[in-house]
Amino acid sequence: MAKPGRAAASASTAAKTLHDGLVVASHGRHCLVETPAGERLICHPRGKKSQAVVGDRVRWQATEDEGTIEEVLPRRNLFYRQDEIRTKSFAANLDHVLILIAAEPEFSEHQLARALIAAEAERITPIIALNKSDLVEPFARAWNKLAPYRRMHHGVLPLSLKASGEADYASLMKLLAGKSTLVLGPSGSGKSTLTNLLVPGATVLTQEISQALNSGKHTTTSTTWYWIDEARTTGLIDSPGFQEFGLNHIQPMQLAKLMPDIAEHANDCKFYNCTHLHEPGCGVIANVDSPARPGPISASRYRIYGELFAELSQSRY
Ligand SMILES: Nc1nc2c(ncn2[C@@H]2O[C@H](COP(=O)(O)OP(=O)(O)OP(=O)(O)O)[C@@H](O)[C@H]2O)c(=O)[nH]1
Ligand SMILES: [Mg+2]
Ligand SMILES: [Zn+2]
Repeated sequence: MAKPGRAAASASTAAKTLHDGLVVASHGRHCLVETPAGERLICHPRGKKSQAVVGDRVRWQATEDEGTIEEVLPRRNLFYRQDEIRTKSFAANLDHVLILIAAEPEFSEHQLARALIAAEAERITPIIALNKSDLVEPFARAWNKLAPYRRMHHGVLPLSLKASGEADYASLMKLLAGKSTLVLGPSGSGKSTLTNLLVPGATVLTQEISQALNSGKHTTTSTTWYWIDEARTTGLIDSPGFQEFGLNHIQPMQLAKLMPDIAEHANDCKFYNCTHLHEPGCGVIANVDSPARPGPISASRYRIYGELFAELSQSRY
């Protein structure tokens, strides 16, 4: 990493000049901005309007040995979660969200479903990967639990990041090439292990960044962008593990179309404003799997739909 400040120092002669940059890390209100030449420096936002997130393209101005973000360029998407209290932005301008879960610790299907809905709402392509296939029994259990997700068009990629040879993640690499991907998942699923595998030396860089931004230690505490290739065309973003994924920004009536397996049957209902919860002639209810009547919509996915619908209806009042 270029020492923070070096780029700014050379630029300070041209006061008030705006430079292009990419936000590659953020912590609290500071950001680390990368210049087109690949140098990195700490920047502070000018005000609320120039509050930037990782993946943002910005215009910045040099100050003594740091910089100020003067403008955040328009985003093509913003991946975020929102609970009653606050909105938490993960990253902007993404091609993919790679949801990395693992055989251990056991993942919450509810949180997985929520992350997928948030990606769908921003039209970001999700990839699901299940890590730690070397833990045979818990892996088999988790793989089973993922059956409804394996049937969706993106499928689920099995991984063993700790012990893998390149062949094991070649298919993942193919998906990532030339794109910007946010790696998201619960704590301990292997997000940083993946980053280190694809970007040798990433940990060192993380520690430098953490130090520079006065943040914590081993478990990932800030979202950071890495380049997988030297030409800087493939971006991988490591993020801290999350526990709760708030979807308060989603309207309950939007939900069905953001869950592809449910959306597929949501046009076959008798009522145009069907909630798919209790209406007669509902195409969704008719396709929910049950012991008495097998169907393409898994019972757990439909249960999650109902619970989210209730939660999002409540949070509006
Ligand atoms: N058995 C097994 N362990 C793994 C595998 N991949 C990663 N681990 C281990 O899982 C632990 C957590 O990995 P990390 O990469 O730090 O997890 P993380 O998702 O970055 O966690 P946070 O930063 O806390 O969100 C580490 O001890 C890894 O060595 C795997 O394929 N198999
Ligand atoms: Mg981590
Ligand atoms: Zn319906």
